[in-house]
Amino acid sequence: MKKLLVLFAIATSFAGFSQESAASSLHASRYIFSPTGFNLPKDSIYLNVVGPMIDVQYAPTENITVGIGTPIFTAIYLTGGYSIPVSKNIHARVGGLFGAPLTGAGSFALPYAVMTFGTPDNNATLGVGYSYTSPSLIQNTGFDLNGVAINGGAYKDFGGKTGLLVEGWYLPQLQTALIMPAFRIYTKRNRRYWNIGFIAASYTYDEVGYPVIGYDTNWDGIVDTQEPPGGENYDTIYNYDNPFVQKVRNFFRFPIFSYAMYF
Ligand SMILES: [Ca+2]
Repeated sequence: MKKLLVLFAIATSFAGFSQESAASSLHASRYIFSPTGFNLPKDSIYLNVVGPMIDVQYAPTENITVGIGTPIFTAIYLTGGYSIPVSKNIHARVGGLFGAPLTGAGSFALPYAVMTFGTPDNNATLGVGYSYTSPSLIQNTGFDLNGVAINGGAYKDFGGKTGLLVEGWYLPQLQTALIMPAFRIYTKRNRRYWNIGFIAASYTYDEVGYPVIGYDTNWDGIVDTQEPPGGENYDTIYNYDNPFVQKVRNFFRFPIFSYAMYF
């Protein structure tokens, strides 16, 4: 009898899982960092770890997701989102993130709107947000992230508990673009989601430059020629009284992973 009960329990649990829609849909509300138009299923709660950021997300209703998080315990932020099913294959979400550092003054915010086209297993998203950092936070940290943030993403589920996703961001004011391609693997009866990939970024920063006055070829500190001499045996004389700011572009790439655990 006991064995039969166990068999019955196993059979019903398999049947229960097979009745669900595609397994990946539980985590369809998010790519890596960026949300999609799909709401988290009602009453779901998950812990999400994205690089140094940890947050908990919860859906009290079919349309609302709320969350709380921290980037390596330097700040705390609250999130909220409201999903709007536009049509069978179009879902929109408006929401925001609002936070403050744990020490020091200032605040930051990221109101956004995204629209997702497709199904939880096969979709693409376009979104726009506005990144706000308060003047005191800029003063504290040196980071000025004020400006429009455009994001996009796509997910393709392969079945067999794997999928492929890509998430991208563009920050026009900072002339910065990020792209994050990743594999998604889900385990533990589809309640653990691993995104494993890399982040590549092209970004600019301001650097102070000085106009070249000329070239000193005999090392007496006096300009001898305006033409760059060949070789290395000369000194470049700059006009330090007239600095100018130039945009310098740089590039980086490193591995990224995120992990979501549903309770
Ligand atoms: Ca000289």
